[in-house]
Parts: sequence; structure tokens; C-alpha cells
Amino acid sequence: MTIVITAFERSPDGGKGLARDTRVRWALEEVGQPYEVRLVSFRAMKEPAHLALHPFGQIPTYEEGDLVLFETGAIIFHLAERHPGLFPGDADARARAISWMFAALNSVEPPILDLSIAKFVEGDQAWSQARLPLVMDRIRHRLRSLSARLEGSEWLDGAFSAGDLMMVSVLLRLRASGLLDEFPTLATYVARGEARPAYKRAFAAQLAVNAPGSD
Ligand SMILES: N[C@@H](CCC(=O)N[C@@H](CS)C(=O)NCC(=O)O)C(=O)O
Repeated sequence: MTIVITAFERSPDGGKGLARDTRVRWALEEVGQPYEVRLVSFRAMKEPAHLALHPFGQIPTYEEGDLVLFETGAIIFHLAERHPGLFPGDADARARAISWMFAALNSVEPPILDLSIAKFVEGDQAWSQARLPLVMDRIRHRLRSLSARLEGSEWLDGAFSAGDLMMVSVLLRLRASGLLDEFPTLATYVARGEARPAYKRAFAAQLAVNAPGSD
């Protein structure tokens, strides 16, 4: 059955791989599932046809026959359950990998998103600059704990899992801020994720769509 995901017709990041279709592409590459991509414009994302797939009018979505999913957590969970490669065989280790997926999405990604909002949405407000150090410190707080846990290990819990895929994807959004470089253990961890052949294929696929001049 053909898997179809949606992605930005033109990602605002110009091909840096930060739009969330990249993490779904990465998961598909890790489990060796071919997929097709339907590109959507910002306008089309808010129209009924896309809203039927994604109630919040966002990307990515995932279609596999009659199954339609949204939310990258749910999509990657689904792929990890159905195909070998992203969840460990041992039931307890699998449960821990799921904990890390939730940790990435619920504990680490929110303060990182706050920084994007502070810079790109609230950046022109008079109070924005004053708030920035607080936002950055909330991220550092999480990174400190994560770095301490990861110290001396390649991945979060034994072998690479969907937990690492999600955590690396979330941390990648920090690169431009310089915050990642304050935590060498995390910078190396992210680089280890980016070095995976599956990540490289996913990155290249989104770049082919989004690189400047790739019309
Ligand atoms: N929690 C959602 C977030 C989805 C999301 O924020 N998608 C962004 C692209 S990375 C989007 O569609 N932004 C455009 C919009 O919200 O209008 C997930 O993990 O799938």
C-alpha cells in the first residue's frame, strides 16, 4: 500500500530540514518503507481537503490506504510498531523508547518552540528582547538534564530508537541559536543522528524540494 505524506510546497527554512516532514521521512527511511510526498501550499493547508486530514491545518500528514494520521509522534509511533528498526524487541526497552519520544515532544520541544515564537512572532514587541534570556534559560535547564543523562552513551537507551529519532529532530531546531554548542555531549549526539544514512536520505529528499532555486 502506498504511503503518502504531506510537506510544505516551500518550507520557510529554505531546506534546513527543520519542517516536521523531515522526521517522518527519516523514520520511513529507517524502516525501509517507500513513500510519496504531496506538497501543499500554506493556503491549501487551511482548506477543507487538507483539514479533513489534519484538524489544525498543518503538515505533515500520513496516509496509508484508509488510515490517515497527523501528529509526528503518532505517525512515528505507528511506523515503529509496524516495522522493525525503531523500537527494541524487548517490551521494557520499547516502553522506555516511548518515554523518550514523549520526553522529546512534551518536555524538550515546548521550550524550543517558545524560542522560535519569541524570535519570529513576538520579535517586534517592545518586551521581546527582555524575555529572551528567560526563554533561553528554560531551554538550558532541559539541555543540562538531557546532557547529564546522555553522558558516555551513544543513544538515550541502548540501541538507536524512535526516541532518539524524535529527540535529535527536536534538538536540531536549536542549531542556529548556538545553544546546542554549549552542551558538547548533545552537539555530538545530534551529529551522530545526522550521520545516519537514513537521516541523510531524508534530508536530501526535503532539500530537493526546498533548496533555493529548486523549482
Ligand atoms: N505537533 C505537530 C506540529 C505540526 C506543525 O507545527 N507543523 C508545522 C510545520 S513543521 C506547520 O504545519 N505549520 C504551519 C501552520 O501551523 O500553519 C506535529 O508534531 O506534527
